[in-house]
Order: sequence, then C-alpha cells, then structure tokens
Amino acid sequence: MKKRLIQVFSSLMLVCLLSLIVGCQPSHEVSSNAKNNSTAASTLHDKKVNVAMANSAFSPETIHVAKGTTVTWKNDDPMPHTVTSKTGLFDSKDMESGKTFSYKFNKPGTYHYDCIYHPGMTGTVVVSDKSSPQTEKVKSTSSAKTSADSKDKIKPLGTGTAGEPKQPDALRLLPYKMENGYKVFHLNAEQVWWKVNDHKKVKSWAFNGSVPGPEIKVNQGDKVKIVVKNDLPEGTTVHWHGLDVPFKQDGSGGISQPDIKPGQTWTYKFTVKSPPGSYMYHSHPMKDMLKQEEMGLFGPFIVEPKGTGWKQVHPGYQDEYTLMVNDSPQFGYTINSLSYPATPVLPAKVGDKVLVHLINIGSMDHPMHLHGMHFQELSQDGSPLPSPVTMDTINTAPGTTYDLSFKADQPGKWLFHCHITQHTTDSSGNMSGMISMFDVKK
Ligand SMILES: [Cu+2]
Repeated sequence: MKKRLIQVFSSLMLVCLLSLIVGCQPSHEVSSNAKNNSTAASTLHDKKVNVAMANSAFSPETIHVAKGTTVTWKNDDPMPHTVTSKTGLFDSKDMESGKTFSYKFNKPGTYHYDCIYHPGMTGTVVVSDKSSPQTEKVKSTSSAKTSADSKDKIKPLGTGTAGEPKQPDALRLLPYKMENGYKVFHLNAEQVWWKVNDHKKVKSWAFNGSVPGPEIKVNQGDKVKIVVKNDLPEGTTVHWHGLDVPFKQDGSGGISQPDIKPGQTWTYKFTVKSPPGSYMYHSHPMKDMLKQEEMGLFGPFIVEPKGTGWKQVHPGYQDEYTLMVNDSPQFGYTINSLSYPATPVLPAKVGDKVLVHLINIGSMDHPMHLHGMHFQELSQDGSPLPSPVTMDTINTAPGTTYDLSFKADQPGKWLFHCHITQHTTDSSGNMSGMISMFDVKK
C-alpha cells in the first residue's frame, strides 16, 4: 500500500514537473500579447509575434525575437496610427482602426519604431541571431556596449522624438492637440546625429531630432502653448523670433526667464498676433547661444491667414515651401541643413503659384538666385511690403525672413541657389552646399 502511494505520488510529481516545463512555452506567447506589460521584454522563439496598438501605446513596447520572425501589429484604437521605423526600414503608413501590418525581421539588430502621429508612442524590436538564450545574452552584452558608446546620449541618425510627417521641403510639420482653446505643441531639445549629405554626418542639437526643428504652422489669432523639454546637457530656452509676444514669453535666457535646466520642461503661452508670414524659433540661452544655434537649435514658425487649416497651402497658392539657409561650421553651407545634392527638390506644376518662406539662420549674407523665373518679395520679417518688388536674386541677411511668390510658368529643373560661389562649390570644384531646385512639370 505504502509502495503504491509512493508510486502515485512520484508520478504526480512528474506530471507537475512536465506541466511546468511545457508551461514555459505558452508563457512567452502570453507576454507577447500582454495588455499591461508595456515595458517587459519577452524572449520569443515563435516565428510569428503580435503587438497590439491600444490607448496610443505599443504592447508590449519591447519584444525580443529570433531572426526570420514576422511581427504583426494590430490597431485596436479608434484612431489611426502608424508603425514607422526610425531608420525608414519599414512604414505601415496610416493604419485605420482594426487594420494590421506585418514585417519580417531577417537581420539581427535593434529596431526602433514609432507612430508618426503620437509623440511618445514608441516601440522596439530586438532581433537576435539565434533563438537560444545563450545568443540572447551575447546580444544584450553587445547592445549594452552600444549604449555605452553613445554615453553622450546622441540619438541615431534620422530619429526624431515625435517622428513628424516629412514634407517635400524635407521639413517636418509639428502636430498639435487642441486643449481648452489652445493649440498645444511639444518641442524636445535633444542630441541627435544629422546627415548633411551622403558623405557628411554630424552631431547636432536638435528640436525633435531634426534640423531645422519641425515647422510650427499656425493661423493668425491662434492661442498657442508650446511645451519645451530640455534633454540637452546644458540649459536652454526658446525665443520666438519675429513674433511679438508678451515679455515673459520672449524666451531670452537670464532676461525674461531662467534657462530651462537639463531634464526640465517650460511652457510658453501666447496669442499669435503677427501677420501671416515667415518667422522662426531658436534657442536663446543665457550662456552659449552661439554654440546652441550653430549645433541646430532652430526651426521655422509660419503664420497662415485666419481660417486656414493646418497642413493647408496658403490660400491662392498651389505649393508652399520653407527653406532655411545656414552657414554654421557644424553643418556647412546648407538649405534645411542639407547640402547639395541632398537638398530638397521642390515639386510644382506648370501654372502653379508657389510661395516660399525663406529664412536666413546663418551669420552671413546669402544672395539667393532663381533660374528661369522671377519672383516677387511679398514680405520681410512677416510684414507685408507696401509694393512687392520683382527680382530673381534676393540678398538674405542673418536673422531675416522673407516671403517670396512666383508663378511656375515653364517646365524644367530650375535651380534656386546662393550666388556666392564659395557657398555652392566644394574643394574639388563640384556643386555642393546651398543649391536647391524647383522641379516644374507639365
Ligand atoms: Cu551664400
């Protein structure tokens, strides 16, 4: 009897042990579908893994998979999201509610992605070479080394905090949310690698990971709140250049406010009273203003007429582009911090009326010349000129903004470039630097 009892007991133990071992398998799956477990990383041996998109978050936020795994994202939210790789490797584009997107990860590595519409909605896929725990360990050591390499916390090339949608002029448009009658924008001052062209990668200090920072586009009369987070190693502020705001909102460090310390946030609040036109924002700290501007802490601020919707082209125009010219030692001679041939090619159709917001953030004059057509200077520093002047070259001065208008009346690839040849030629004599192009098609 006693012997029999022991037999039963030991077989029961065996069953328990077996079920424990087997239980490990589904537990991975559970964590891949976990609803609340947003930060936990899970090791997955499956070749298919699901990630949910709910409450504007990816769940799980981080997954570990073996190479060859297909990851499928599903949008469980009522609003559209995207799954957009920070390096441009994959992009779901708009995913309406209920839609799915899949991508097969064939190469080991760490893949960061986000939703272009929702700042902070980010996720990571860590792909290991093999699925064994041993490899996982090696992988995590090597990724620890990578983060040690970037001790100064410079984010990878092409990443932006908010991942704003890119415009044809290579700028990002900063999204906002309406809160109690205010358009609320978020700017994050951070360190990021920036690619000036295929041969030049530089360290930059950027708003939301891009230089220039994302374009803030508002309507005249809008009430705006701009929340600035400082992720730089030193204090900063943001000055609203050309916009007449109350003194407390001026953003001059040590004068109208203290510098925003590293890790801190500051909210600017004002009504946009300035006329429709081109303005900008840039850092204006008590200390090291020159360095901060040269490192890339600036962006365009465009005011549209009242009643014009966000993303809409200025009424009466078919195309609207913003170009920031710069000569900072960090980036060199650039347009939107890009050097030819990486500079934007701006599309237009024959007959289009084109509006150009031209801003000089550099410290030199740049006479910008248009081929094939003449333009009118409509306004300067946001103020409309009493009688617009027609010209083909406009000498832009540091800190000055211009609004130019022209009719694209014949097809062609029409250069728009600085006419100081040292700013458009490299040391080998090749075209480089401050050259952009309007591509006018029939
Ligand atoms: Cu120039």
